[in-house]
Amino acid sequence: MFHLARGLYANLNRKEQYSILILGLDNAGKTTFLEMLKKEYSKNSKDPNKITPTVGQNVATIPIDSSILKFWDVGGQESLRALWSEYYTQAHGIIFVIDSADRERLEECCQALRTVVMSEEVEGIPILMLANKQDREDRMEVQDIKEVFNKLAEHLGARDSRVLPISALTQEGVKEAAEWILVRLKRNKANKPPDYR
Ligand SMILES: Nc1nc2c(ncn2[C@@H]2O[C@H](COP(=O)(O)OP(=O)(O)OP(=O)(O)O)[C@@H](O)[C@H]2O)c(=O)[nH]1
Ligand SMILES: [Mg+2]
Repeated sequence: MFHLARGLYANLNRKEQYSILILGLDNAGKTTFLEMLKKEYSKNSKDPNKITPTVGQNVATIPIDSSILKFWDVGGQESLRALWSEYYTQAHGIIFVIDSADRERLEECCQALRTVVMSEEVEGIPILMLANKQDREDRMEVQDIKEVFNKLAEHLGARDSRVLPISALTQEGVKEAAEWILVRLKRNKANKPPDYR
């Protein structure tokens, strides 16, 4: 009886766990975003000035509300992008970070995202696109960024997707981004069979 009660208690208190992949071109601000998430939810974070380009990956497990989110921040340099697909099968959600001040590479950014969303392994999982660096005066407007990404609409299908403006550096919009993805992760899981990833 005691074991049954303990089992039930443990089950009720078990926190849902999700894996989220953070992708985007090099210099987009992925690692800065991850450090700011840590600052917002778990206090231990790196000084943004000490962040260097990621060669490989950064992993962080962050408790958000009643869930545990495991973030995989993978290097965005061209030579490293081929490695992104190795993370697809374990991802419950994707956050794609865009440098809003990098007009020259917006098309390259769109191509990189197209490759991601067209991959069967991530079909149907929520994708949040972050128009980062909104603090910069030379940023593009979110509306202009959205128009470019609208070209991908046919590949996004029926999944949840959204473009949100943020500034990882000033932490503006970081909490809203986490809240948006968490709601969609839970909703997507609720619609899936029990063996969901
Ligand atoms: N102004 C401004 N700069 C930012 C912001 N976010 C990141 N940066 C800067 O952009 C540069 C690149 O940031 P990272 O977080 O290293 O970028 P990354 O996407 O992880 O790059 P890779 O690891 O090479 O893939 C750094 O100099 C950051 O300080 C932002 O919101 N505003
Ligand atoms: Mg990085």
